[in-house]
Amino acid sequence: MTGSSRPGDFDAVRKSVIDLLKQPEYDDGSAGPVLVRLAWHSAGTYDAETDTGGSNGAGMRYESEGGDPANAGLQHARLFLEPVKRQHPWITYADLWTLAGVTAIQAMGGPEIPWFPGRTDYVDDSKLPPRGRLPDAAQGSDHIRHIFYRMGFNDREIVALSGAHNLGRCHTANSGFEGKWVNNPTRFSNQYFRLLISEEWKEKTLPDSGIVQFAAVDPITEEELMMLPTDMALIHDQEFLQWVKVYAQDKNLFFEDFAKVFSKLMELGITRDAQGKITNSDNEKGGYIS
Ligand code: CCH
Repeated sequence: MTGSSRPGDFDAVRKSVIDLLKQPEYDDGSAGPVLVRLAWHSAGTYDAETDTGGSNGAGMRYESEGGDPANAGLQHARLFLEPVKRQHPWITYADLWTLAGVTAIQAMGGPEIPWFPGRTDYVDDSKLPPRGRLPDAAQGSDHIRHIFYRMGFNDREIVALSGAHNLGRCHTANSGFEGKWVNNPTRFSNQYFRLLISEEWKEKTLPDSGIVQFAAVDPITEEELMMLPTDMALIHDQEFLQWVKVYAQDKNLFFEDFAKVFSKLMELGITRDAQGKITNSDNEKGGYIS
């Protein structure tokens, strides 16, 4: 592992994150996908109307948010990052989780995502997000819109963000769903969109739990791949479908859109001055030590 760093040296933190990505004993051999999910769930609680939730504060360290069943499995991601926090103790958890997400995406072949520091680990109890703000994979397009419009995203942005399901897998123990979306789940690409429209996805009921997901056999590897009901909603809804088709055909546009929208996700609930300094009132109570 690389050495310690001076406060504010985010490149040193990025290097430490890259060093820990390879995890031969874990899932598909990489910590990358679960780090991306940690970054997304840390931010995806945001509600624009009440200006609550979001990545600032790293509230998932505490039971009320960390113990939300929607966050099951993310303890692995937080544990992977503990040695990085020990090595660079000046960085806040809120910055570390979001920086680890964007670093992992790029290291897995994805786009460079603009990322800005300065989040605090101060949690204002009155601003803690209630449970139930993250999406429920068993639902359809109305639910997806309800969740993502609440954060301030439009249909094109929703589809672009969903392209993160190129990465990683579902685990029975975490969500009840099982399997991966693409045959190379540690390589960022637009394969998820291509498979959504090219394969014939058949409903599949998991025998032990009765949970319903969708299955198809990968034409190249002959492995079984999966889609969640919410993934299928992207091809059953005409507004979403047009963007699925665009991203399936144009990887560069997908990468460009994904970089913008993931960056926006990481910034939800954060206000900055012209110099980029966070101006949220709670930030007085503890940003990184410079
Ligand atoms: Fe997701 N996602 N996600 N997802 N997700 C799961 C896994 C990952 C939904 C449900 C699930 C986004 C949107 C949605 C990742 C990134 C993003 C799992 C399996 C479920 C269920 C969890 C398990 O069992 O471990 C639903 C529903 C939505 C929207 O409607 C968005 C947006 C992003 C990021 C931009 C990543 C990465 C994973 C893989 C995690 C891993 O551990 O491999």
